[in-house]
Amino acid sequence: MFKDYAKINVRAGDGGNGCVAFRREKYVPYGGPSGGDGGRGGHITLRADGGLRTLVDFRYRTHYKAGRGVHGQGKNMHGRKGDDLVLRVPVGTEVRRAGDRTLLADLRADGQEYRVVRGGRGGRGNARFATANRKAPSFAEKGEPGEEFWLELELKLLADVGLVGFPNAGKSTLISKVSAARPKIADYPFTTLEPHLGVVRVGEGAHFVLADIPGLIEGAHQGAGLGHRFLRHVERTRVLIHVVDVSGREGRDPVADFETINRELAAYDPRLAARPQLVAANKIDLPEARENVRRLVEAAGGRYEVFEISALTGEGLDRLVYRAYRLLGTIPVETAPAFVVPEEREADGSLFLVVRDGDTYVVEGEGIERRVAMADLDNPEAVHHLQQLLVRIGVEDALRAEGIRTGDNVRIGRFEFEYGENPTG
Ligand SMILES: Nc1nc2c(ncn2[C@@H]2O[C@H](COP(=O)(O)OP(=O)(O)OP(=O)(O)O)[C@@H](O)[C@H]2O)c(=O)[nH]1
Ligand SMILES: [Mg+2]
Repeated sequence: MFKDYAKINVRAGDGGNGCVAFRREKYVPYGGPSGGDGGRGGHITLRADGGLRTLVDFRYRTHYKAGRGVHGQGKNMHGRKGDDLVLRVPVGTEVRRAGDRTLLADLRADGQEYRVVRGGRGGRGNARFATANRKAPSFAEKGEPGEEFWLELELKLLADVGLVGFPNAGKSTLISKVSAARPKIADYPFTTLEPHLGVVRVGEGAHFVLADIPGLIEGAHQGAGLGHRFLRHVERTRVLIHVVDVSGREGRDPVADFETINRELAAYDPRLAARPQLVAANKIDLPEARENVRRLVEAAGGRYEVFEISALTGEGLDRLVYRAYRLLGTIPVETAPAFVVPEEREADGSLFLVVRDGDTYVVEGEGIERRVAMADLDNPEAVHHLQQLLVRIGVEDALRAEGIRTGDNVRIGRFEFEYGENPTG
C-alpha cells in the first residue's frame, strides 16, 4: 500500500540518574564521594533508505521511543547509554514539526540521516560535585528527560517527468508502454489511486524517471477528487507531460479539459504551471481524434509542443519520450542540497528571559530549564547548589532588574520558590 503521509511521536531516551555514594574501604578512613554518572538516553535518527517506497510502516505504529540511560552506580561506575533508534524512511521524505509545520529536514539522498530527538544527558554523580569546601556532596543530578514531540513525515516522490491529466486520459497506459511500471488500467475514471514511478530507457545508459499520478479534476487544488494530495508528487519534477484525451468520447472537449488542468496546476502552485510542459494528444487511433487534435493545436500550439500519440498502439511514443529526455538535459537538476537544519545547540543556561505571569516571575530558557529538570529538588543541598547557579549566571540580577520583592514567586520549569533577599543563604 502506498502511503505518503504519516504523523508520529518520537521520544528520546531519558538520561540515567547520577548516583550518590561514598567509598567505604577498609583502610581508607574518610571515604570520598564515589557516585557515578548516569548514561545518556538514546537518540532517534531518521535515515533515508533507497529501498523503501512508502511510509506505510508508520501507519501501524505511531509511537517511537529510544532506550533510557542506565543510572550511575557506586564505586564511580557510570551507567551505560540508552539504545539509539534508527527509523528508516523513503528517499524524498520531508520531516516537519507537527503543529507549526516547521521544516526540519528534507532527506533526498540514500543514506542521509537526521537526528530528530536527542537523548537526555546522564545526571552527574555526587563525585562530580566535590569541591574544596564541599568534600562530601550528598546530592547528584537526575537524568535529563529525553526530547519528545510529534513529527509529520511527508513523502514527495523524486521523478524527472510527471504525467498530469484528467482521469481516463490514458496516463497509466502511457507509463506502462514506456517503462516497466504496471499500474492498473481500466475504462473508468480514478483507476489509479496512488502514484507509480517508472524508469524510461531512452538509449544506452540514458534514462529518466516518470511518475504517473491519479487523475486531476476541476477543483483538485482544493481537494476535489483525489485532489492535491497527489500533486505534491509532481512538485519536484522538471518536465510535465500533459495527457489529453482527444477522442471526444463521452462528450468531453479536449480543449476545455486542457485549460482546466492548467488552471488547477496554477492554483495549486504557480511554479507548476510554469514548468516546461509537453502536450500528449492521446487516443489518436480513434475516429474523432483528428479533428480534435487540430483544435487542440490551434488553442495550445503557440505555447506548447503538441505530440499526437496513441498510448494504446504505441504510435508517437518514441518521439514524445525522446523529446522529454532532451528537454530534461536543458534543465538543471535542482542543486539545492538535501538540507538538514542543524539543531545542535548547546545551551549553557546563560540565555534566559524573565517574564511575568500574574504575581509570578517566570524564568525561561532551554539551558536553565534543563538544569532545573536535572536537579533533585527533594534534596536541600541540591537546591542550594541550584540557587548558587542562579546567582552565578545572573538570574538573581535579572529578577531584581524586573523589580522583584521579597515574598514574590519565581518559577523555572517545575521549580517554584518564594524570593528571599539572600536565596543563597
Ligand atoms: N483507444 C485508445 N484507448 C486508450 C488509449 N490510451 C488509453 N486508453 C484507454 O483509456 C482508458 C483509461 O486509460 P488509463 O491509462 O487507465 O487512464 P488514466 O489516465 O491512467 O486514468 P486514471 O488512472 O483514472 O486517472 C483505458 O480503457 C485505456 O485502455 C489510446 O491511446 N487509445
Ligand atoms: Mg491511471
